[in-house]
Amino acid sequence: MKKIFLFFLVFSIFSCNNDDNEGTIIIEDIAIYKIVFNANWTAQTHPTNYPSNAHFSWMDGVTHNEQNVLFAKGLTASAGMESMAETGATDLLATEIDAKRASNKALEYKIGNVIGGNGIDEITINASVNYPLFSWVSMIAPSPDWFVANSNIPLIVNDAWVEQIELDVFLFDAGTDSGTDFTSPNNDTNPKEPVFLIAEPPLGNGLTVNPAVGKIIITKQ
Ligand SMILES: [Ca+2]
Repeated sequence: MKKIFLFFLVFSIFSCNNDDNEGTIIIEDIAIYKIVFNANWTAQTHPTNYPSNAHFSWMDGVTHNEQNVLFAKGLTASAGMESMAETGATDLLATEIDAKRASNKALEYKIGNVIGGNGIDEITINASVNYPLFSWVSMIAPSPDWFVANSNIPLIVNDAWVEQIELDVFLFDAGTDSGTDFTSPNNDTNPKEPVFLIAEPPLGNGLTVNPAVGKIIITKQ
């Protein structure tokens, strides 16, 4: 608590001098979080066209300070997000996050495992006073370009590290493939459309996706 207060005090002082970046690195207070993805996508919960090999690709989690470091609803997806959402591959996204880390917008990036539609996966990740936000994504597979995510989750609230948060995951269309069903053939969307929340079948009911296809549970270690 004291360190956090000092950070903001020092940051405020240095913020008065626009040419000085020292304020962002003087004090750093680390917290470790376990991130559990508890998936809930089964033939019972979401029966429409449920695919035989339903799974989630490797979860990609990142701690950061810039908003929307992975993607933003209403904006077109990066090449790394397109690759992740269409194939599950994490390599290009990792390269993009490395660039964010190099420019002090992200702290750490962790990759989990492939799990079944009702599987459980977890990663452990560091956050810091300078990087107090968490975001993650994972492809819903098979699918044209659909992915689950939670973005910009604050790990510091009221000047204290959050002990535990449990959230329903959101389900997005990356806007990069125009397929309409889980096993639709590749149909590249060119130009890309903005990322949007999925509401339509097979996963949605026309308004939203209910129940959510899983929960994310974030616990301070
Ligand atoms: Ca595409």
